[in-house]
Parts: sequence; structure tokens; C-alpha cells
Amino acid sequence: MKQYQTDAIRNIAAVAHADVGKTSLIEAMLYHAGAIHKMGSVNEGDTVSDYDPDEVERKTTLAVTPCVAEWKDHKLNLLDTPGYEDFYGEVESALRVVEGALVLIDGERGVEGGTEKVWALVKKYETPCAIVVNRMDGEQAESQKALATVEEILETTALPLNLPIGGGQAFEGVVDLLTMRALTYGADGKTVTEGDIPDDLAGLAEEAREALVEAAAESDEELLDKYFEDGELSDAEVARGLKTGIREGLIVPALHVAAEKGVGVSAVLDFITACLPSPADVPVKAAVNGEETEIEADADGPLAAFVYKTIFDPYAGRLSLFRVYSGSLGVENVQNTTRAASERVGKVAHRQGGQDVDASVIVAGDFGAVAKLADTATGDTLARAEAPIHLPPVEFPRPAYSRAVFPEREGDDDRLSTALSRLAEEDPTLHVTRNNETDQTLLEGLGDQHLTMALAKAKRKFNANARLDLPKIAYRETITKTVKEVDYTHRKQTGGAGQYAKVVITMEPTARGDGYEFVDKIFGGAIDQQFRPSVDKGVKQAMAEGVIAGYPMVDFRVTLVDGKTHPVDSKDIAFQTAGRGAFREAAAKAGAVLLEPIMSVNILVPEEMMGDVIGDMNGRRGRVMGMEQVGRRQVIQATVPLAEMSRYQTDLKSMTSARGSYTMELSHYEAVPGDVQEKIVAMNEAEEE
Ligand SMILES: Nc1nc2c(ncn2[C@@H]2O[C@H](COP(=O)(O)OP(=O)(O)OP(=O)(O)O)[C@@H](O)[C@H]2O)c(=O)[nH]1
Ligand SMILES: [Mg+2]
Repeated sequence: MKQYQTDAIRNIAAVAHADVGKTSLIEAMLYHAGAIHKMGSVNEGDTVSDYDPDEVERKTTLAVTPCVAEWKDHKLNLLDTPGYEDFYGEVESALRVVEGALVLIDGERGVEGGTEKVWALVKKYETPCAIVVNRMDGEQAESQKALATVEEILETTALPLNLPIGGGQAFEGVVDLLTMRALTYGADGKTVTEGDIPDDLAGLAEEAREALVEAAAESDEELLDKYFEDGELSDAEVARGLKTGIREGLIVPALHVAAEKGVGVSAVLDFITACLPSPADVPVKAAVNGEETEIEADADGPLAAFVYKTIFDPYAGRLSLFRVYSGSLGVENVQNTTRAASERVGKVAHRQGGQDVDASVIVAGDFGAVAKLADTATGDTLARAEAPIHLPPVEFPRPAYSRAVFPEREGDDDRLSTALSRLAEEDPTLHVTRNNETDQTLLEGLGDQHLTMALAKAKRKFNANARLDLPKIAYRETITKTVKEVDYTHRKQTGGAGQYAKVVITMEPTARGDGYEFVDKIFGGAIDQQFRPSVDKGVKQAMAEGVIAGYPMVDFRVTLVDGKTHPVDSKDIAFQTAGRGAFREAAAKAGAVLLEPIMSVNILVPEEMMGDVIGDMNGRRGRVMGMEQVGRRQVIQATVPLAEMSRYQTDLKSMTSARGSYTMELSHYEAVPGDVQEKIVAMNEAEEE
């Protein structure tokens, strides 16, 4: 592939609700631009982007994938992304490293739940974007209706840059409002014929062109003056105004396509090269030695490359996909400034889906891949030691869905844990943690599909078979009453040496979160100094198993007030035993209760669904703490027992047609209501039998 200068590069991510046609559109663009000679299809499993066996099997994109097309002396880096929200960590990676986004919507369905979510990400990254209305060949597809949902739900006016010619199966092309010419596409999905605007669209086209020219003028003061004076702008001026307006987020244009048939695809390619910013147009924030600065995409500047994705191949090892922000990256030694580690770059390549395309050097603004870096992970910056630039990492969504994970076969723990840690490196939204209280390994992610996929990958790539289960809840126990001076004597007289220890303890509840405290209040020598820590040790042993249902006891104080030592038979072990016994006796009288983890959740839902979501929260023993309006959505803040949230991800999805989302973190522990406690105790007893 020819070497392109920074200003001839365009970096674009395709984002959308699931199944809208991102992969098909990218495939069509590659085909139209001549990067591939046969157009693949998602259904046949032979697209460039969905190359991974799991993607082929499921006919869906699971990871951000770079593709390359050359179009009119420009290099287009096209990032395909998943549409299922369990994989939106990948969308986040993609938007972090591009200057433009194509937000696809379906010509029949318009904006959907996933569209709202990727739209929020596009806003977060302030990515210049266009709406691409796909499947204009659908029988019910209607541009105006689809764009009305953009207005209504995304609260954005999409400005048509072209108009569809023909509807349903007869959709054959578009009227380009910049040139006021009709483009019709041949059945081969590639041939484009330019002609006059069909009569029935002439009026509509005039109107839409007017709106476009006005919007272009309003983006640029100089153009606005000229427009007021002359009442018109040249095509080049309109394009310039549009480019400015799009870059500044003032204009969101709309284009129409039928990706699978290739209709309208050249117009998208033209739009990307003409109207979306190049890397040279957009300086980025960075830090050098802790000082914030902005860096320009200058191929001769100091090196700054950002790793946006890591792929693990069981044979080839680690592959790091990166984007260069400044300087150029070739075969050389570099510094990973995130980890203060030096790395050897042995070879760089462009990527076309899963294939390497040879390159000698990757210049500022361009994308590349490097294999076998030793210490580099997603989100790291590669730079040079003498100019240690550091780029901010990707802010990945935090997992809100958790399951216990077990090896399918006995003895497979090591294999599974290696597989999971590799997968977590490939996908930073997948966390593997250990819960010491429940003694379970937890796999946490963004949803059930996410974890199911992780298991499938563990099996295919690392030959590690695993299964998931609902995680155990880390209940705890505590006491509610003070019991004074409980005495306990341990005495053992068998054969040889005897054991003797007497302790008197007082046990009292402390504040939530205070844990356990041991106080030695022995005056004089009732218990020898050396044996008092033994009592503490004994209490610690017993408290690990509580007195109600085997959960650790917390938030109490034991005060050792009195006791007795035997001159011969008293020893460490005897006082430990007495400590355990005294604890059990005291705790049994101290009104022990179960505590459960209470989560703090933030639920984002469209206003009209608030009632249902709150009602459901109440059913889960949740407490709504507050509400906050965000645009036309509401953030509901609530606290709710973790035990009620194990299926919330799926439930919220079905309750809100995938429009709601939530985050969750541990808030505190609270006593379990009596009836719930009875159930938990009964369940644990049943389990032990
Ligand atoms: N009729 C019609 N079908 C299309 C068009 N574009 C894509 N499809 C079909 O829609 C389905 C989904 O297409 P994909 O390209 O996989 O959509 P996606 O957005 O990449 O899907 P995910 O990766 O799962 O989010 C496939 O069956 C395609 O064949 C189109 O323009 N018209
Ligand atoms: Mg896809």
C-alpha cells in the first residue's frame, strides 16, 4: 500500500445498535473502493471485518476491527464495532482513536436502544459524525420517518446530504445535494451512473439543498456574510462550511444506503474524504512528564502511539493494534510510558480485518499493528525515552454483571485462570476477581452474552472449559446487643498433660464497617500476659464462621475482663479453645443477625419508563434515594441488596427495550429482614446436607 501523508488519512468508526449493518457497510466500502474483489456477506461468514471464528459462527461483530480502503488519494481507516451492548467496551476503544463516526440507523426502525447508547459515547468523545440510514431497500424504509426518530430521541436535527431515489426494492440511488446530481447504482453494487435529478424529487431536492447551504453558511462567519450578500455559495464553499460545522458538532449530516446492495456507498466514501476531519485537523490532549499539553499529528514530531486493542493468539502471542498520534513508528526500540518499560518493535503492519498488510513505517494519524510486545496492554502509550509523551487511557465501562466461574473438569484451575487472564487482557471490560469471603472466582462483565462469549473463547482459544453459576452472596454476621461477662472454662484431663483456661468476656456491637476489635482489660494477673493474645486468636478463629449460617462475624468488640490460669495446665492452645467457646456463647446471646451487601446503583432510563423501573426497584427491596434529569432521561439513584440484582441486567433490558442502563457498586452492609434471613439459613442448611 502506498504511503499516505497525515492529511490524506481519515479515521472513522462505524457504530450502531446491533444488526443494523455496520459490518456490511464497511464490506461494501472496501468492495467499492477496490480493496477487495468480491463482496463478502455476514450471512456467509466471509466479510473482512467479522473474521474471528466466534464472529463467523454468531454472525455478529464482537471486537473493534480495523479495515483499510483507498479512495480518491485518501487512506480510510474504517473501524468496525460491535452493536450488542455487552461489547460496548470495544465501541469506547474505537471512538477514542478516530476523528469521525458513522452512526448507522435502520431505514425502517430508526433510532433504537443501542443507538441511544452509542450516541451518548459519540457525544462523550465529541466525535464529528454523520447518520447513515441503512437498509433503505426495506419495504417500510422511509427516510423522513427514520430521521424524525433522530430528532425526537437523540434530540438532534440530521441534515440530509443526499435523498433516496426509490423506496423498498426499488431503492436504486441517491440525489447528491452538494452537486445536485442523481447517482444510481448498478446491480453489481459498484457501477455508479450520474444523471439528472428525477422530476418527482426536484422540489424536495431544492428544499433540502437550501437547508444544507444555510447550515453550511451558519458554520462560518465569512461564508455567512457572503451568503447574505450574494444569496448563494459555490459548491466548494458549501463543502467547506459543512466540514467546519461537522467538525465543531454543529451539523450532523444524514446519508442513505443499502449496504448489502452497495447502493449509496460511494457517496459515503466521498463524504468521508471531503467532509470529515483529518488527523491533522484535530490536536489531542497528552501529558509530558506530568504536564498537560496538546500534540499535533506531525509525522516528524516526537513519537506518540496509542494501543487501542490487544489480541491474544495462542500461537502467535500478543498483537497490539495502535494508532500513531505524532511522529512515526517503524522498527525500533520504544518506551512504553504508561508502564515505564522499554519495548522492541520488530515489525509494523497495517491491518485489513484479521490480515497483516506490510508497511515499513506508520505515520502520525495512521493505524498499525505490532506483534510480540512484552509488557504493553490496551490503553498504553508508546513513545521515546527522550520525549515521554503519555496519552490518556480509554475509560472503559465498569462491569455490572457477575457470575462465579468454575473449571468444567477437576484440576483445570490453572488452565482456566491463564485463559481468563488472557481474555481479560484482550477485553478490559472483563474482570476476573477472587472473592475470599465466598471463596469463589468471579467473572465480571457487561452482561450475560459477554460472559458466555468469554467462555466460548476460553474453550476455543485456550482449550479451557468452564461453567458459570450465580455467585454466592458474601453475607456477614453481626450482633445487635451487648452481653456482659460471659465466662467460659476449658478443661481437659486425659492421660498425660491437662489443659485449663478460664476466660470472661464482654461482647458489644460496634459501628457498621468497624470490623473486629479486641480489648484486654485484665487487671492484675488473672490471666498471664502471654495467654491473652491466645484468647484473641481463638475469637478470630470462631468469628470466621459466625453463629447463624457460617458467615464471618463483623462489627463487634470483645473485651477480655477476667479469667483464670492454672499453674501447670494453662497453655496457648487452651486459651485459644476458651476464646472460641466464649465467643460462641456470647454471640448466641447477643442477638446475632445476618448482614447483606447493599449496592448503590445509578439507573439511566428514558423518562417515560421511570415508573416501571422504580416499581421494579421497590420489588427488589430497593430504596430510591434520588432522581436527576439528564436531557430527556432520568438517572435514578437507589440502594438495593446485591442478592436482588443478579439478573438485573437482563431484566432492565427487557423492561426498557434495551434503552436503560445502570452502574453499580458496593455501598455498605445492612441487616437482612427476618424472613429473608430465615430463607438464607434454611438454604445453607439444605446445602450442607
Ligand atoms: N436488506 C438489507 N439487509 C442488510 C443490509 N445491510 C445489512 N443487511 C443484513 O443485516 C444483517 C446484519 O448485518 P451486519 O452487517 O452484520 O450488521 P452489524 O451492524 O454489523 O451487526 P452487529 O455486528 O451484530 O452489530 C445481515 O443479515 C445483513 O445481511 C441492507 O442494506 N439491506
Ligand atoms: Mg457487525
